[in-house]
Amino acid sequence: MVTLYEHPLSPYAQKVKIALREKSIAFDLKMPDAIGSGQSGGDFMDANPRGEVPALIDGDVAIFDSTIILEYIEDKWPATPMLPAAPAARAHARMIEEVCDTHYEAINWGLSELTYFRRAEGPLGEKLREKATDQIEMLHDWLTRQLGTADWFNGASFGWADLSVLPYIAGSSGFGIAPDANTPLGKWFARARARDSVAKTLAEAGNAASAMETVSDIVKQGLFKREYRDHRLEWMIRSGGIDVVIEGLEKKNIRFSNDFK
Ligand SMILES: N[C@@H](CCC(=O)N[C@@H](CS)C(=O)NCC(=O)O)C(=O)O
Repeated sequence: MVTLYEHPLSPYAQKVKIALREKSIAFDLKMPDAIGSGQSGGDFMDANPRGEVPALIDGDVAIFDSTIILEYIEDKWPATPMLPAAPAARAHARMIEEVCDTHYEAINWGLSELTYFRRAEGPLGEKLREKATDQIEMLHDWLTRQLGTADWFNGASFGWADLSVLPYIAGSSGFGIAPDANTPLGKWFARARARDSVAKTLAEAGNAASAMETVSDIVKQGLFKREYRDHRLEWMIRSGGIDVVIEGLEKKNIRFSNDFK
């Protein structure tokens, strides 16, 4: 039986769950203890020394990083392929995934720092939110060009590119920044949400969102150190939030990537 370490709000875990559900592969879900605090341990840390979800366990095989997990799933269970057949279309799907996992994710992460973790209130918070809104609208324009006149980012059918975009569009929609329903991207979003794999995965995220109401207090008590890694740290600094980083360092409630051990 496949076990997936996850958090329902993690876009990276959502990609993997959608792929497993599209391929009808049975799996168990596990949420690592102390996920998000930098204090996780046990089997989870053995599976992913980065201390990040998702991590997939398949018998004695343990895999981390969502893209590598998706490739393992595609290799091991090739029926209902998620990747398109043509080399150019495969590269296109992977480029879309890369852009969403880095540029788009960092902006949604920034919005969660503002909304759930209350990192910057008042004028600085407003300025960072405006930046995020502009950046997401630009990404929606780019994604609309990638979609073109097709029904799916993958082309004629739902696949790798679509499950790579969906968690981020859904994530920013949760912050009130959604594509207009009458636009090609809005119509794609409605089509995608009608799929069982997507509806189930977003329902799990919705159930988890309510638990986020209390997390800012846990951060203030220093019990939770938010991970300010690579694209996320860059987003906060380049969007004008250097003071958020400095305050986080002073209050010891942010952290960077783990040492590898
Ligand atoms: N590149 C990784 C990124 C995974 C990642 O950043 N996961 C976040 C959740 S969205 C995490 O577990 N962070 C650890 C933490 O916040 O403690 C992937 O694609 O799987």
